[in-house]
Amino acid sequence: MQEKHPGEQEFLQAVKEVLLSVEPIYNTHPEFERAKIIERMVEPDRILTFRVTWEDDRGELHVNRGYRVQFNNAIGPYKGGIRFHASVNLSILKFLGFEQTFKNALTTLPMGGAKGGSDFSPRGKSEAEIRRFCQAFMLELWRNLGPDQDVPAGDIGVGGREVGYMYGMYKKLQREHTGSFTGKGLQFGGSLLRPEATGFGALYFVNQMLQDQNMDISGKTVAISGFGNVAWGAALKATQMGAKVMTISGPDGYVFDPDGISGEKIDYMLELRNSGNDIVAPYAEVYPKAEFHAGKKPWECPVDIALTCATQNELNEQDARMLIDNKVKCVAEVSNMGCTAEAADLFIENRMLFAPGKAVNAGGVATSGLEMSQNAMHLSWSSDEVDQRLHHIMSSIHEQCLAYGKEGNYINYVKGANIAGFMKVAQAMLAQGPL
Ligand code: 2IT
Repeated sequence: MQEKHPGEQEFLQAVKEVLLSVEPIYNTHPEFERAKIIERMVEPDRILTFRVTWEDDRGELHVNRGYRVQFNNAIGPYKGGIRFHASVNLSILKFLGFEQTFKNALTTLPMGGAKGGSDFSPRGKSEAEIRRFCQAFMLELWRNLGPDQDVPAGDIGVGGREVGYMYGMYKKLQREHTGSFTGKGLQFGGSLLRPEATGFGALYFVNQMLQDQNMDISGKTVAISGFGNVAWGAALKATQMGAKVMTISGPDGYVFDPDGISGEKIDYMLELRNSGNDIVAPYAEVYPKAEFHAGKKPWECPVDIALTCATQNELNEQDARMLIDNKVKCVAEVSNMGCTAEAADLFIENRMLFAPGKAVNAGGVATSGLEMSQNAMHLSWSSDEVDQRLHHIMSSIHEQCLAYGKEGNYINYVKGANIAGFMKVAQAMLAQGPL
């Protein structure tokens, strides 16, 4: 693995976690071994990289690199988000595409795994610059997309606005108004509840984890990291369920609000995000009772529930130790691979209630799948209908984790999610022959 993917730390980390989980079951299936399922699964179907040239507001040209990793389409068309962030590289997109494959399998819907993006940083860019970048990016990628081929969506740095610009360009070039993107605006084929879905789904999942241990989410304190779309949806649903959200965070530090982050403060998160500055410090100026801790992460706060909602590897071993010492009751990755391998191992060794991103945050892509269904049928469902389906999907994912993750009284959600996702993809690959 290491030699074939040199230096790709995040990708190797994601693969190692899955392989360790599935090893025992893999060994009881010689037909998987004969079909070289693992070797095929860790190699993306194809990787597209391309130059993106765009012009800033002063007329200066810039060159960024665009990517699409079409990882695996054994169970459905390629599906997964697009990330615009300065940190984007092939290792990160391969890890995300790999994770997406198993996550999408868990959703019960027919979607393969993919991920794309660019090292373009939206930070401090004007609206017009963002638009020109999105259009330039699509000018290259459009040929590889289609409702039954590859269907992108948003991720870090890509929200409704960016999807609108990319989809507009796609439609112009393809001359078809088909559902080749999800996370679209409600006026042109988007699904109700898609913006909320990742956070809402995560809280439905966390609620089930707690209920399974005879705990109630109401009255619990919650630490949330990040302040983007995922953190927003999580804060909204946690508050609705009667929990108290104590923190949000950005690259500049975290905010602790002793009164809880609810109501208009959650709306204010959107304003902060829309400023394009990628900082949370202004929250403490608008709400003076809140404390801003520069350069720190929210995991030092004593809370009942910790939710990573920002990015990969944002909670490390030391953070995990602090949370355990502070008697955290439940930790859930809402960001993809939010915890380092050491942090995740520590939670599992300590028999903590801990669940991985590919289960917890699958409500986002699941609702993208529901958007695809609505587009294919040329109709739109009410938000109640979408919410009911999302509920159903999240409990089905929880059940799949239980089916494969029970270790005596302990539920190893990492193992459960990895095996359940793997088995579905492996069986689909086996059935379709050695391609
Ligand atoms: O990580 C993810 O699951 C997403 N960014 C959403 C992908 C999607 O296609 O909705």
